[in-house]
Amino acid sequence: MHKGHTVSVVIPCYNEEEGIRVTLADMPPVVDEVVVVDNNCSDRTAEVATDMGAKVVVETRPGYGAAYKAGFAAATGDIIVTMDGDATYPRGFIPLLVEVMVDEELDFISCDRTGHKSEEAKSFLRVLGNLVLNWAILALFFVRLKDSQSGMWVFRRSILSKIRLESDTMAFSEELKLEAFRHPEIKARELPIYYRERVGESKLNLWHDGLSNLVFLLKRRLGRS
Ligand SMILES: Nc1nc2c(ncn2[C@@H]2O[C@H](COP(=O)(O)OP(=O)(O)OP(=O)(O)O)[C@@H](O)[C@H]2O)c(=O)[nH]1
Ligand SMILES: [Mg+2]
Repeated sequence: MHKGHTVSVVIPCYNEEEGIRVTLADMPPVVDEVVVVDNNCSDRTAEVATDMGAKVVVETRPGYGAAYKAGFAAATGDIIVTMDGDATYPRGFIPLLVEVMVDEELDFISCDRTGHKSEEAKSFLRVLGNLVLNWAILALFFVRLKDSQSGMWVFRRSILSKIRLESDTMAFSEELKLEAFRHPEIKARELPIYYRERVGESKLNLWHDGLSNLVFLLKRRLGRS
């Protein structure tokens, strides 16, 4: 609970046994509930999360977006915060971000990692991929984002009934931002955060996910997704 608002953190996981341990270890006290989505994990992610007090939801449809949709449906907080189960996103920023959301009467915050990326995340291909997708979003939808692929968002749960979330894949991240930033009743902002080196193996398939995310944008622009 922070400033009169209950806070849920939702974390999609595909084999993040090590990462989820570190991610959950320093959740700040303002977090009322953590929902971990077990997306066909074959390791001990679910056991570790349960032991550390999280609510575990099982989603068998594979994919980042499918996992998030199940997690959002299970979350009960007034405000939902998201992050990966790999300890990259700063749990310590949650109280400050919620405070900004309440004080500024925002509905959606997308967290921008570009000023503070870890060495791996700063790799040429990742930076280039993010830039191309940022440009595509600007050119196709007139939405200016510094970090269109960020996976940390803070938003009021009430906006979920106003937006359309369909992607089951990594494109879910840009779909959610597009829906929030283009909606006339949703006050959305991008704010900078700190970002750390990942714990555990990356699930990102750079070329495949990058190109699919670009195709998703083109299809959405043409009204075919
Ligand atoms: N790729 C992928 N990730 C999933 C899936 N289901 C859940 N996830 C989780 O979604 C989060 C994002 O995946 P990551 O591998 O961290 O992708 P990323 O953050 O773009 O890449 P890194 O910088 O290497 O962490 C992680 O917590 C995954 O465990 C899935 O089916 N596919
Ligand atoms: Mg990650």
